[in-house]
Amino acid sequence: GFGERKAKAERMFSLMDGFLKNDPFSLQKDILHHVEYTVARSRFNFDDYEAYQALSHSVRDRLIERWHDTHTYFKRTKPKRLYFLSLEFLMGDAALGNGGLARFSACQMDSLATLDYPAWGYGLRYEYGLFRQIIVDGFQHEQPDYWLNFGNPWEIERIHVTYEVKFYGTVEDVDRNGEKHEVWIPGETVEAVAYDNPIPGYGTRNTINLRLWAAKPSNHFDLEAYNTGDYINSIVNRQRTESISNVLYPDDRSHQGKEMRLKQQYFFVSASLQDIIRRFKEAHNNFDELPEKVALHLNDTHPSLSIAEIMRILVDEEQLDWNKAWNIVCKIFSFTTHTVVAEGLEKIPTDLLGSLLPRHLQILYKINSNFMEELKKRIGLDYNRLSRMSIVEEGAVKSIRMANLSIICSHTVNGVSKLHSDTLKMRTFKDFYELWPEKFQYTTNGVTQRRWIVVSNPSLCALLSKWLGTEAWIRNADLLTGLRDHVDNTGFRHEWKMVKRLNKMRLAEYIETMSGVKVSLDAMFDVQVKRIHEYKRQLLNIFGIIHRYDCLKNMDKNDRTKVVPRVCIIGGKAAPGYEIAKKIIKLCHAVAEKINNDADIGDLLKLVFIPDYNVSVAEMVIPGADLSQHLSTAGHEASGTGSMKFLMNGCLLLATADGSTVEIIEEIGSDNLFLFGAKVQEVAELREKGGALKVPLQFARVLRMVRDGYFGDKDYFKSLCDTVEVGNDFYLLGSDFGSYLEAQAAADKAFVEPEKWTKMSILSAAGSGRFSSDRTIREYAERTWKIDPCQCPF
Ligand code: NBY
Repeated sequence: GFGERKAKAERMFSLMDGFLKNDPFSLQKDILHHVEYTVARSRFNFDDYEAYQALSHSVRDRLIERWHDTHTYFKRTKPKRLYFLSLEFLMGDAALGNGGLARFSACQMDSLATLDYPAWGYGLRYEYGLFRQIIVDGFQHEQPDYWLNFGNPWEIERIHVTYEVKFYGTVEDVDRNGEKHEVWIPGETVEAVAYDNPIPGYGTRNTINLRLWAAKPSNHFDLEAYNTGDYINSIVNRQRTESISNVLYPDDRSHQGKEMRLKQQYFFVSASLQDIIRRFKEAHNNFDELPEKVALHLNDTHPSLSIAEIMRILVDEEQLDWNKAWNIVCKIFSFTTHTVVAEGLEKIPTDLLGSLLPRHLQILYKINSNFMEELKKRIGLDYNRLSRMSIVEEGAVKSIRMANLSIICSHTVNGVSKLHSDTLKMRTFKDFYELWPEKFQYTTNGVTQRRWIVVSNPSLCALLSKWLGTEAWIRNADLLTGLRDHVDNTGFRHEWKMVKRLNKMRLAEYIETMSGVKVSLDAMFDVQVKRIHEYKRQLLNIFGIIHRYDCLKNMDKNDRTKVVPRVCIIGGKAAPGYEIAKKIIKLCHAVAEKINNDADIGDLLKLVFIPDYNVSVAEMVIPGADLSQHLSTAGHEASGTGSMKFLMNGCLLLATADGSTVEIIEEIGSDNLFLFGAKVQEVAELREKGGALKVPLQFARVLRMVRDGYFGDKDYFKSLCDTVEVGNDFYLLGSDFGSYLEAQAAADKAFVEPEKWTKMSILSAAGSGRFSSDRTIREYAERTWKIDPCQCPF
């Protein structure tokens, strides 16, 4: 009755009274509390880091309350949940990922929380994140990133949320009600411990969870060792098992076929699925409803062992009939691939898999033979096609193709941009597209404006809210189109320019501290920051800079006054084993050394390499950029997300028609960016021409300068020069060079008309709303995952 409800509400409110307050005074009080009782320092004597720790704990306390409320509410209302499985998350301070894929995962978590979706992220708690890059004498060196050194105040260790993860052993036949069944008898056990990282939404109390697993030795081990009497060795072995979650693999493909990497993947998959199934079973007593309640998302193929693992759980442990299990499994997985070319796809040698996970290999073979039978019925005995589509690759090294597995078992295969998806359909996964056209979708990537504007560019944030008359754009980036209404307002444009200037000042100071180079704020800040890869063509940028320098040197003094001064900024890490990428970094330093010390050139041209490019550095660099470069050979960048961050910050793009740039053009119009280079349809043809390609004289001249040792280290740069020599120039630097220089000239021309430039800048930001990860997540939620928002009402 009413009285009862009223009493209940009053009880609830009196409980909520106990909640931590968010006013400055309460926060201050808590900070002091944590200084004294968590950090254990006197409240009269603590340093900055301790203050940070105490502050973080005070904020964390508040997040925990929201986390609890959110999850209590999810538990009560039982919505369908999304589990986002990813081996990499690039959050910021914690660099548990390589590049775009990992940062995109982090942006998606932010959007999932903000849009109130009932989602969980699962990942690994690496003790060493991505290596730190230091530059010695122009060469990259890698240093370990032991990020947990001073503790991590944002995580919650769940010592009671642990699961055993098993490896090795054998498969044996057991009798179950008179029927023969195969069962795995594992040989090694490791324990997974959960570490929870609350992810608060913006403008909502909803706070979701990113659960990261750490490996701990299991007590199982001890017992065995105790029996064999080898106590000391058992302790040593314990240490070995802990190493599973030690270190993030840098992305260079050379780790394919490495046992530890496979162990990491399975460790992650096994712990996550046990957790997910346990949660499901709390509310259900059979698995019929699994597809209505659980969506599992594979972020690339890295977690795709999940497919074999869930089949093993359902069939071997839960004793479901294979076909019944299979029908359930096919309804719960969705898959996003971040790769374009087939050579980039993940493969696992069957020898390795069979020894580490013998039962899983059997299951994969069975999935494959069933699929092959089905396929023969559909397409007949086309053996070439059958072998292309098989999960098993019968090559020199027999392997499992993780992408084929993921496609076969997922209801949806997502590309990360329209162009990428077209390539998947027409080339990479053509056979599968022809079989299941309806499976193939695309959901263009996005980035969160909460981090990439609100946090990293507070001055722009204030300006946007002022002129849009609302802060609502922080949750609804489409409102940024409202900037178009003000583009002709000189007062607005003036403020816009001031914001850019302020951010350039901040960046200039950073550059001076990092590299000792003083740069002019009147120069165009021209930035290319991303992982170093041949396909991303940082070399094209460097060659362009050499060409510019060469022109300046050959120009008479009078003409030099008409030149737009440039500060060229390059940053990014090369995978430790990627020799050519490392040489690109060295060349950049060699060229910078020459140019920056040429007094004759002065402020007309500077080149700086920003070391250790990471999320924090990006927050500084992106708001301060006038121009940013996205130079991938068309058809090689699946999407690209850096460009979206620059766009939001009113930075003009100089780019090829690749990945998501094609869609950016649709939003802002081709007049508002500098487009160049071969289109994707032309690339194949140009490659066929090979040696007969037309390469401009300027390119040959620049190449000659490097080859002749104009920047020193002639022998060292030889192999790098070879990669772009006529006939060998796979990424087509030579044939795109002319068009690249034209685009650069157009950028110079626009920059000398500040009003025109500012309008382009405003229209760039105004068109960036579609590239918010909020839009991405909404599309995934509605089309792929079929989940609904679930907002905690208190
Ligand atoms: O994913 C990137 C794509 O190159 C980029 O175009 C896209 O915008 C972004 C988000 O969709 N891919 C990427 O970052 N890949 C990796 O970092 C990566 C990491 C590990 C491995 C392979 C690739 N691995 O083999 O372990």
